[in-house]
Amino acid sequence: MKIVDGPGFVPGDLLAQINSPADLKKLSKEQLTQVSDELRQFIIDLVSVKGGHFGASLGVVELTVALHYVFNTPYDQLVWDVGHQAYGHKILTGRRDVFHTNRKYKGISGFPKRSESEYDTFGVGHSSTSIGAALGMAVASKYLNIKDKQHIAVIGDGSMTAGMAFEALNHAGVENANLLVVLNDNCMSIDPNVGALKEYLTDITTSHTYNKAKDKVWELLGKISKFGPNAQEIASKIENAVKTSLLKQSNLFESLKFRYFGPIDGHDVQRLATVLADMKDIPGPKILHVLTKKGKGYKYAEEGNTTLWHAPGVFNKETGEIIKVIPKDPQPPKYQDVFGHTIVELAEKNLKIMGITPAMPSGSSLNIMMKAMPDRAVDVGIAEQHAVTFSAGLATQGLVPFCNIYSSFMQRAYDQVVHDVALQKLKVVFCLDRGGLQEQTVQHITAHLILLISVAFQI
Ligand SMILES: Cc1ncc(C[n+]2csc(CCOP(=O)(O)OP(=O)(O)O)c2C)c(N)n1
Repeated sequence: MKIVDGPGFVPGDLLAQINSPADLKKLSKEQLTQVSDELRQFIIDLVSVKGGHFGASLGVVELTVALHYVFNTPYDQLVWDVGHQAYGHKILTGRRDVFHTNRKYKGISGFPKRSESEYDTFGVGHSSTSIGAALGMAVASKYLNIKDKQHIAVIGDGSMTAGMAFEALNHAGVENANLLVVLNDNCMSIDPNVGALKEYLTDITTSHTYNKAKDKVWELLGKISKFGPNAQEIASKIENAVKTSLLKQSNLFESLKFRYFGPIDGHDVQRLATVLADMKDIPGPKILHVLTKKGKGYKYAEEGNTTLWHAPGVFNKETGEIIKVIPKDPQPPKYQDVFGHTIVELAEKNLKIMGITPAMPSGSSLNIMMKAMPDRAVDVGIAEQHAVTFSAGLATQGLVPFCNIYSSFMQRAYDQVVHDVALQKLKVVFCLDRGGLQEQTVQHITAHLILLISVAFQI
């Protein structure tokens, strides 16, 4: 990759020496805390001036450091979900000095990209693909009789709400391939996460009895495991018995034949490194539930509106003031704002109107209706396909769903638009936003054509 001259962003002493994960591995476990602090500061320095995604990358700083410290990347396959949280990963994997070109023309991509680096094992942007992709890699290794390769998917609690993630979990449970899923649980999607899974994860996290007993069991198991393979087997049996009796709910993942570990503090980098190293030797599908805070380590993001700090644009890092770019000429109102206010206006007149968003209440401004009419506007999670079919179901009962989906994410739900809505001539109003002129223009145009056809069918 061509190194572009840095514009004066100075990394800390340890970070300055890390040009690849091999350099990170030279450090002691104790030094990982300092590296994490320096990495976090570097991200703050850069994003405050250059813009980009912010809160998610800050939240996984320690996890990123621990993963690259413990695993043998890029031989071991590390797959990020969505990829908006992979800034630390990019900086540690040889892109520190070009990171100021992030998301710029001819610069590096804001998301992992296979053609950009061998460390970017899978191209991302749309959510909930990591488990399926990492499972594919793990099954390939099994088939090719490669035994020493690790396959790790890092997925957020928001992305875990999608059907694709569940489809992959369901499949993984019977493959017995070497797969580690790291569930990065910060209770947030872009907006607060929603759904029963979120409540379930909170239950696990807050169960004091479970957590206290679990820590004791882990401590004991660590000691037993050192006595060889037989002892490991006994340890595993004890662990399963204790976990099952302690918390029946933990069986959600275990009933899918994953071994569940956690929850653990995702900001304790040394403990993370120890746990990940221990988990390397456990065969088959396993899940590590890690608790993190979006925006961790930057006061204004931690204490302020987490949604706003997801991708704040440029800001003054000293005061936390987000700098609004005021265009010279007056601009037309944004589509999302027109939508947000209009749907409320229409819904006041027509009691059959309902609003649906898949995980974008702020981005679509459906949050205006969610506040004004909470029983008539719903966030269904990162689940575009479900959003469309759910809307179709509402329509069968005579309601009038307004289903708002970003144009790009609607690609996920073409089949549902055709099969569940159009062919049945159901009246669903699709409100598509963010269809701009970019690389995927052709796909967007196709999407809009399909929607036009669906509207035609309804007439
Ligand atoms: C299919 C799809 N729908 C919507 C989005 C928009 N989106 C980007 S990040 C995000 C939230 C992801 O939440 P989570 O996985 O918990 O990660 P966090 O940001 O909390 O780290 C959403 C909804 C997307 N990237 N892909």
